[in-house]
Amino acid sequence: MERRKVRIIGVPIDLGADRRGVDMGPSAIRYAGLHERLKKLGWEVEDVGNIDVPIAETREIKDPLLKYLPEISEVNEKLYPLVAQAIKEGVIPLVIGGDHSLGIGSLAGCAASGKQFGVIWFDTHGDYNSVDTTSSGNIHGMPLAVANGIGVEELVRIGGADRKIKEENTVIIGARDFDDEERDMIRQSKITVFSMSDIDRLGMEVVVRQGLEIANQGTDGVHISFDLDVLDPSEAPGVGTPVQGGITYREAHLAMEMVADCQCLLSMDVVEVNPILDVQNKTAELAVGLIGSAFGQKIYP
Ligand code: 5AB
Ligand code: MN
Ligand code: MN
Ligand code: MN
Repeated sequence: MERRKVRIIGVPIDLGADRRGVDMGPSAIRYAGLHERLKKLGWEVEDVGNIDVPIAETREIKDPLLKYLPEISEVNEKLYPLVAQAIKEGVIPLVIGGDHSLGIGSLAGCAASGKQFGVIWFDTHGDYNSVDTTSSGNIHGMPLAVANGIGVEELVRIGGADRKIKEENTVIIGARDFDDEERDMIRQSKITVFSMSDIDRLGMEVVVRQGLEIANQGTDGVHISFDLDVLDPSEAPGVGTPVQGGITYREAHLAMEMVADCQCLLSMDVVEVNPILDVQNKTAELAVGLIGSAFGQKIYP
């Protein structure tokens, strides 16, 4: 049997978020044993290193409502062809961040691969702001909107003018902190949201089963975008925007185990690991564990 291949793409970007340090995420995740974990699971692992990302101190914020827009566009212009190429080759791109602004390039890459894909966005936040609704000006709060064609031209056009995602195949899991206008925008869309309250009531198993059904409906597979802040801060202290009441360690693993079981993973992002805010690399190790589960690791032999 042919061994399946995963291609690691590091995106050390912190320009989309206020809290510095998330640029060291790729390094911390590799250091936590990413390669070894994947190889042990039988994957052929290729690491293309990190994309070049400008250093914040060498640049100026030109628009406070779209901080580092030219730089973030430039990074995502470099990222999307790498993601598209991997998928075309039948290789799973694993994009490690870095802040969630890299989701713009990832989703553009999925779209440019020519595959039909669903999206599951594990996140506390909706990441559905635009220049018209953002209160922070931070582009890591915008990638899902951009992928749905909402936002400034410079971001929306990356990887082609069309919308990159199908709303009907897009699911957010773990939501508990939407901005007011952002919530209205998401409600107006056909995106399915499973909030923390839904997870409490239905259980993670049902939520992920339904989420995967929605994301797989009429598609070739699923892109998973995993923002570590979806976990409770007690499990994942090393994130820039922690919010109480997140998913547990086991809920997160269960979700990733179900992703592995569905054999539908086309591409994955793991974002927002911030080593400066972390405690002895706990959040990076958690990220590696969760990637392990998504790539087939079971807690029983
Ligand atoms: B993350 C907030 N909605 O737009 C904003 O971590 C937070 O990628 C965004 O999910 C959080 O600044 C972005 C307040
Ligand atoms: Mn996010
Ligand atoms: Mn988030
Ligand atoms: Mn964050």
